[in-house]
Amino acid sequence: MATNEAGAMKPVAEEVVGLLQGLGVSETHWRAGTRAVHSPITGETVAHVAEASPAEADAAVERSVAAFEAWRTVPAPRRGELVRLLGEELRAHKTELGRLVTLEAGKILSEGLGEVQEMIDICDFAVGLSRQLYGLTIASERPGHRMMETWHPVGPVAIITAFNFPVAVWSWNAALALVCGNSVLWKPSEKTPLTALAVQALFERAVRAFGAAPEGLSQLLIGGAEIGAALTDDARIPVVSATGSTRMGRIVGERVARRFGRSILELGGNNAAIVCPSADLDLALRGIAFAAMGTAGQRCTTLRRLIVHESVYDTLVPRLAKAYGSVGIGDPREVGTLIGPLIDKAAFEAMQTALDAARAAGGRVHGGERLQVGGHADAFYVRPALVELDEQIDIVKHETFAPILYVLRCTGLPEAIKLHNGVPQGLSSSIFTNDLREAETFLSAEGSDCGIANVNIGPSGAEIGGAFGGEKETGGGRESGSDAWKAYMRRATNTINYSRALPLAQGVSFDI
Ligand code: UN1
Repeated sequence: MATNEAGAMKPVAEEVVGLLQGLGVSETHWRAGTRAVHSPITGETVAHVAEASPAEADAAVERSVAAFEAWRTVPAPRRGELVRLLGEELRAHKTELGRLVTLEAGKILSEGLGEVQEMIDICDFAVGLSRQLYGLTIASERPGHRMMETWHPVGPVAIITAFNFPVAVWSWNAALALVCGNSVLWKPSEKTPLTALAVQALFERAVRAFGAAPEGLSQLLIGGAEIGAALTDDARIPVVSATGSTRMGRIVGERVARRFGRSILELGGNNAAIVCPSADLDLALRGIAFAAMGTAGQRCTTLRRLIVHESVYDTLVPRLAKAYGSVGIGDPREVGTLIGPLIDKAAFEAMQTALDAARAAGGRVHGGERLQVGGHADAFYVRPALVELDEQIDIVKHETFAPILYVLRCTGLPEAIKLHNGVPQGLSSSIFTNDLREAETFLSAEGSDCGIANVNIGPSGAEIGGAFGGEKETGGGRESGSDAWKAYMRRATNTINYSRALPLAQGVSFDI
């Protein structure tokens, strides 16, 4: 599919068009719009998408409210059937959609496919959930009374997503929101609207197979910051789930809070791993390599800081530097490539600025230089950078969305945990150790302060079954598994009196 008869790789733009057509995306959406879409593989323009106007966004919210009012009365297991059908579409089109993720976001094919698998997994999870959504029965202090807690649909949910997981993050939110009885409105990243269009087309196929879903149950709004602002400020939208930078999340969080809406924020990470004296260094090396270099350092869970005990530093770090020097960098469609391009020039420049700051502060930088791949002037490939530092300087406290791993030396676990927690973000973390005490201390109340803490695996690549998100500047939101569904529902506490008396709580008397 990807190669022509001579075995050469198809031109990127041609392949994008073929995939969009195969996935059933109407040409009106991507042929003649005003916003250009680029592939980071070559930097070329591959499509022009149409953007929603403010008036169109307003009408979409109106439709979303109407869709919600109908959908909330559909029994939850039946709602789950729609999500099951969406999962079936994703299974049937995994290869094409995964490939389109690769072409639009630049991640290697195995990660593009992995992203679609993550969507399938959350659909399965949500289908199971659709027969649960459990409330509680609570013991009442009054005779002849019963108390319970009921979970109800909450309303339209806005989903704002980032380029790096252009489709999976939508699915974590949408699959849960839909089984919970809500409608959804999706504003994808301006950098990755094509995969969003493809997912919307698959959703519409699932709706057709389902039969009677309300019109406008899931809508796509392509546009820039003004569309994000419109969704954020709209009181008809009770929940706004936003994934992206801390800068963006601070704006969204404040604006949603001003109107007493609820936000689910999944913002910057500054994830670290601690390597202890007892660590299995072969395993640690593999875990670190994937977490730090995978997805070209463009995951919110990417490993950005490595804290290594002095007794293993001189064994581990030179091996790591060697892996950095030899890792396959290039066209993400090619077998053997492990690191694809950065998303764009701005990402490359941010990386160079951070490396300059590290150098100026005495950091020893290995790698980080630009590489020419295929002679494309507008494509930004880099060798991942390893930066040895004597202390946790200012630049380390910022999330630079690029493959930079800062390496620090430590003398013991208390110092390592202090360094570990000494940044403003709190998404994901890990420890490599075979010492039970060290592992459990890291996971304890005085250990990692992150929303995700792992032992003997890196901080990235989480499964959908757990709640995903983090603390501090990461925003506090939780998406995906565990009881994250509760953020997409409203809770009602019910007290029912089945007696003939009317005792008041707390023994209060009020006899008329
Ligand atoms: C993100 O980078 O926005 O844990 C999400 C992981 C993936 C999700 C990353 N499952 O790395």
